[in-house]
Amino acid sequence: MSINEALLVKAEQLIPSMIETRVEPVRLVDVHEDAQAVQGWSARAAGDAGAIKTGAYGKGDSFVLDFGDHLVGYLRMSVRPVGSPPDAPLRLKLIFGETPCEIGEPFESYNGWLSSSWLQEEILTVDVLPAELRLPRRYCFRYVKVAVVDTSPKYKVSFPDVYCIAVTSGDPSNIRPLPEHYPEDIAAMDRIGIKTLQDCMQTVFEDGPKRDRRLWIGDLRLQALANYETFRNDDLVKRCLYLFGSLLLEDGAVGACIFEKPAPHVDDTRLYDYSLFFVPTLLDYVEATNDRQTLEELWPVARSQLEIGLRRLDERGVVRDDATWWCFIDWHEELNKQAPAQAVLLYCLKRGLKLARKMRDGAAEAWIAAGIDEVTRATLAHLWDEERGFFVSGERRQVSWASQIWMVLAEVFGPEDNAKLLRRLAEEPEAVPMTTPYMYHHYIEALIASGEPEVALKQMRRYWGGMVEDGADTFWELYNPDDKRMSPYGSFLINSYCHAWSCTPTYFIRKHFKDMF
Ligand code: RAM
Repeated sequence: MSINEALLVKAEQLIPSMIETRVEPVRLVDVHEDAQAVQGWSARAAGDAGAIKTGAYGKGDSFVLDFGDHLVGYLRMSVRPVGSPPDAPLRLKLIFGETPCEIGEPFESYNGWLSSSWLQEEILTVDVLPAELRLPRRYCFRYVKVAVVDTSPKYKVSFPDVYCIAVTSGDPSNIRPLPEHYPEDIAAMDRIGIKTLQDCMQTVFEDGPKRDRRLWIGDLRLQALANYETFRNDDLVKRCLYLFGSLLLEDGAVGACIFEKPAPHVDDTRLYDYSLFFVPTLLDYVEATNDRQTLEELWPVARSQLEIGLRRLDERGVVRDDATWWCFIDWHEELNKQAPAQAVLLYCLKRGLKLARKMRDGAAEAWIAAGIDEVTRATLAHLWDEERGFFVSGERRQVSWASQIWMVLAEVFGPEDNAKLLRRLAEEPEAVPMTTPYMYHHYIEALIASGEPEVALKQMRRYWGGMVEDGADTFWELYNPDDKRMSPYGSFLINSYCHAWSCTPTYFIRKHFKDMF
């Protein structure tokens, strides 16, 4: 790991101040199994939240509070004894859920491969009552289950005051209201996309405030695009760029993600595509802000991502596909990453060329342009299968949605051929499908780039509209309309239900679809 202190100081000077809002629960709910509900559980109204102020709860009692919307913040509660003087500690168990399934499904049933410590629960033992409880950990929830594990036979408790201090660095007063004539479903997708982004905007752009609560560059790139159309907290993008730019892996590659605490440091996860995404993220930032100084300071980091990316080419000019690398692209076990990685490299080289021109870095311009030629030629010679009419990936010449979409975005062909390619793809049942909203984002981008905005709009409505119909308060990390309990982690309990890379409907609506309603 290598640290550039001067750049890191800049990042730390940009730590945002947080906006705090007090939010009260709106009702009590009863969470029950529901075969029709997306994750198998729903919540139905079970009375006024005020009931907990005067009720008396003893051993084995519980209730579920509904805060009415997704929140990220700190729970505070006051607890009062009812009955005789408390002669034993109070023990409470709290369970937090972004969705009803986390409240309904017992966490003990979880056996996925990500740590179970992400599941949000807490045991509190309170010796002295009455008490003002301030939970130190930040939680991410709409629902909170409060279960009284024990009081004593002589006393019970009531809860005169329970609320959340919600936190974000996204200031909604910066957002222009949508024109009133926009259709309702579009307004809903815009609102939910904004809420998703807002709840992920903390002291960095987090991927998911429940999990992994950290800065990933693949997520940052999409959040930044949505931010330029909404919150305009451009300094937060700048902070994140300086964090990635100052905390590099040993060979100068940008790491896949950054931890802020106890002191900023880069994770040892290396993703081929994610390192390269530093380049377009910087270009988008510079185009949105005209911040020349940041461009000058971070250009060397961007440039070296392209150099490192090009080093993976084999003698034919094709990205080497072996067991030693990890390239993200999408969560799909069977997906071969070679062709999409090749396309990401080309996409980033083209954006790097724009940066080199802005920097008047003639030497870089020359080798980047040569790289674009080489990669394009090799792509057409080795990854394009004329007979099948698709780009193929890996030794087994796999056809996938990811490969075609990224090749469209890399503009190997012009818009018309790209539109035809995407139409053929939609008719090809054998192609390895997409699984994440992250990949769907790129599908929508690819449709727009190949002159098919109506199809893009239709697909956005189908996919994110499906989440809205399935009750999303914020957009989800994973959503497969054909397998709604899908999780790459072994259980949908650990999925994040407010996820950065899913926030982009607001970007599409405000930037690309604005003249279509
Ligand atoms: C998961 C998260 C994150 C993503 C990485 C690659 O851990 O969903 O958002 O960027 O994968």
